[in-house]
Amino acid sequence: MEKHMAVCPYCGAGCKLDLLVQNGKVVGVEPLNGITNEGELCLKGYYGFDFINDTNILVPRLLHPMIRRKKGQPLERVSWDEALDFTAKKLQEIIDKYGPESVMLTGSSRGPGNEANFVMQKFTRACIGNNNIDNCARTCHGPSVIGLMDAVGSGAMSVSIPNMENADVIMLFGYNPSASHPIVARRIVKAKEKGAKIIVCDPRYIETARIADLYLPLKNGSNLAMMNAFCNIAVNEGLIDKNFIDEHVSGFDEWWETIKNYTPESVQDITGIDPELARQAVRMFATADNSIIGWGMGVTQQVQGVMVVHTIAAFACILNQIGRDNAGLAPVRGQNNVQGSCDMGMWPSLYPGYQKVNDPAIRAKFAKAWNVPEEKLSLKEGFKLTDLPHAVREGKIKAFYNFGEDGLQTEPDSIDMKNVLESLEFYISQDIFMTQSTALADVVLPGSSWGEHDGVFSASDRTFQRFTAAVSPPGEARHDWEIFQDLSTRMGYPMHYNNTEEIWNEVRELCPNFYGATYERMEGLGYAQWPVPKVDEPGATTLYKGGQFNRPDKKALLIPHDFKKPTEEPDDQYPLILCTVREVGHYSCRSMTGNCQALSGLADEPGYITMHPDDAAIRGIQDQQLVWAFSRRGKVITRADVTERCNKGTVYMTYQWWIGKCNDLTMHQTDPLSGTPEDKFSACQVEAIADQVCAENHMQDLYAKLKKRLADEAAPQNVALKSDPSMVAA
Ligand SMILES: Nc1nc2c(c(=O)[nH]1)N[C@H]1C(S)=C(S)[C@@H](COP(=O)(O)OP(=O)(O)OC[C@H]3O[C@@H](n4cnc5c(=O)[nH]c(N)nc54)[C@H](O)[C@@H]3O)O[C@H]1N2
Ligand SMILES: Nc1nc2c(c(=O)[nH]1)N[C@H]1C(S)=C(S)[C@@H](COP(=O)(O)OP(=O)(O)OC[C@H]3O[C@@H](n4cnc5c(=O)[nH]c(N)nc54)[C@H](O)[C@@H]3O)O[C@H]1N2
Ligand code: SF4
Ligand SMILES: [Mo]
Repeated sequence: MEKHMAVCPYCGAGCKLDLLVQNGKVVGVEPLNGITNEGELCLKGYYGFDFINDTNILVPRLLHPMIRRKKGQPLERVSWDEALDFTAKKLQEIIDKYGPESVMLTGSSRGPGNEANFVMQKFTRACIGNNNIDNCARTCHGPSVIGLMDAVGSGAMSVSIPNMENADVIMLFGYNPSASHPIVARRIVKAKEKGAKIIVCDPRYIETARIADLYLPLKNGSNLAMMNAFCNIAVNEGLIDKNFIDEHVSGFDEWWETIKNYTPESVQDITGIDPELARQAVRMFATADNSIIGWGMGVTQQVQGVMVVHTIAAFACILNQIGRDNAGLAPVRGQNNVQGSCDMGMWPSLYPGYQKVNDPAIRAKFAKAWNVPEEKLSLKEGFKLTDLPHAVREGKIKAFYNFGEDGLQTEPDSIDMKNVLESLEFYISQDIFMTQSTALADVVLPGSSWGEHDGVFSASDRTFQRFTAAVSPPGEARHDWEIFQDLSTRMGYPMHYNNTEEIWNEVRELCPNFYGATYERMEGLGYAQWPVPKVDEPGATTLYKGGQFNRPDKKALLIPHDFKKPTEEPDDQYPLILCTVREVGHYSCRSMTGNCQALSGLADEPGYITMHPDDAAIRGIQDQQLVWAFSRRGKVITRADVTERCNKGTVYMTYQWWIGKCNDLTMHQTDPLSGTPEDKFSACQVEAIADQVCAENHMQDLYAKLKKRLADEAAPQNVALKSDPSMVAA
């Protein structure tokens, strides 16, 4: 049996593993002793590989390029040459007619790796000539990237995953690692075993709450009031480090003018938290030698996302709980390579390596390296992914190139999103599966999958690690970076990389903080954690050592904000709060986990809506029954999961389900500072269904029809090309 080293393609924990290959097929996985996982994997690491083999459990893999010659016509299999010529011609026509700004692209934070994303953003900037490139971090930790860059200078975790287990206190604020990053959750359990205290601030009684020393069930949407109160307590109880603030922090006095008003008593109605419990939590966090605060989507997917991130950073800084190996900030990035997408400049205001697009000196550097006139590289920040709906409606965006995302499943208000994608003049989708988003495209380009290509991923804690190909791509699927470079060459900006190492070396040359991360150094179990400016020096496990922040004056900045309510509050018609979260066995749009035998057997459509027994009882709903869930945007069938662990008045759905699709109900409202959707808070209602047998049949029927529709969309790829009868169906 052959073994090929890889890094898990699901969450950002960065677990290393070997893919086991027999007769050219991936047949299993073995854990490796990687820096973040130390020989452990979660269920997705062990059982999440067989989607590669085109199991067809949920949807078929993409094997051949297809185009839709005219809107409304079926997809048609064509050769790569024809697909790329067609795409280049259409894109060029749109650029000629409406200007380069009319094209938007999005990168992939999943299987492809850093190199493919780098080539796509280079194509966007140097060939098309705009900064309209983004990635799913927009819907995710975008507020952490933006908020932390404002406050402390770098948008990433300041501590590393392994060091989390050596903290004395870990506070989890709107982050549920046991479902989202099980191997990070293991570190928290180990920290507890070593004597650490755990504080959980989450409206739901999450798994980690069971081992918590303090559990604060704050109300949904109250984060800013809670965080302001934490800061207020820290100052009023004299827990802050005045010397550290004097030397390393600026803006304290102005900041306090706002924060002084937020006693825990004054916000108790908003947070629902007993002031004494809040005081205990702050004392525990402040007085420990080393405390880490971890946060996730409970913070960022709210309209106050960036403001809460500013305040979390302020909390750590005034207490001097930052800049040491076991003390600091842990916004644990979600997707396996979402840190990498941001590292690679899949961001409308940043080049690779967090270099600003509006800085003329940076532009000059990139123009020289890429051999384009400076005017070709736009100084203007591009559109954000969540600008797509309004920018399409306003006629500003005419063409959209979707690379490895499934917006129709994962963006809010998906019924509206479908209209948006359908009203584009030209829409390209490059994926490995026939997803719902891909089924609408005018051009379908089959990329190679994780397990079929080489590259580098960036784990959540800034750790670069290599992964390698175990098998060849099926059919005519090609490496994503090759597709971009062929298209770019056709559109008059030639690129000729021979392998991913050549691309990576260009990244290193252009990004001083990544220079030391050579392929050689990342051989086998090797890794490099950025900033790593030199080849012969270790990277940084910890940011801001000695209170040296990455801002121009080297000081952290305190930025105050008043509390702001969520946008759509419950009312008589929609009396429940809808909060959308994750479950451990399935992943994001589910195209990968849904095509894995073991994982798809664990849970299937229509997923669940979790609710408190009292909310179920007054609606006559029994546990496990099918129910209707509806909001101002849509109505879906789902299954009740009735549990005391859920807070009263709020229901929770995971965004993995295509029939029980929570994004048919969510709202396209975003944090104005980041453009991140308010996926954690909207109003909804749930209704019992009297005839369960009929409901089960209806649900199964919907599911069968959806799978058939997607299989039918993909079917033309199996028709042999007329021009080449020897190329028979794969
Ligand atoms: N199995 C699996 N793992 C995944 C993913 C997946 O799809 N499946 N997705 C990955 C991705 S993309 C990401 S970004 C990460 C995300 O990982 P997490 O950040 O853990 O994501 P969520 O479960 O959405 O939300 C975290 C918690 O926020 C809480 N919360 C909701 N509203 C509030 C609030 O107002 N205040 C506070 N304090 N808490 C609140 C929720 O109850 C929930 O427990 O997970 C990654 N890991
Ligand atoms: N309601 C609600 N919605 C949410 C969230 C929520 O909490 N609530 N969370 C949001 C968050 S945090 C995130 S990060 C987003 C994630 O949203 P997406 O990024 O849209 O979700 P993924 O499932 O990761 O999409 C990855 C796509 O890439 C494809 N793919 C995988 N590997 C490769 C490859 O190597 N090459 C190519 N070409 N394609 C590949 C997969 O088949 C899949 O279609 O969802 C967001 N949506
Ligand atoms: S914790 Fe995340 S990276 Fe590790 S095996 Fe599980 S899904 Fe993969
Ligand atoms: Mo995410």
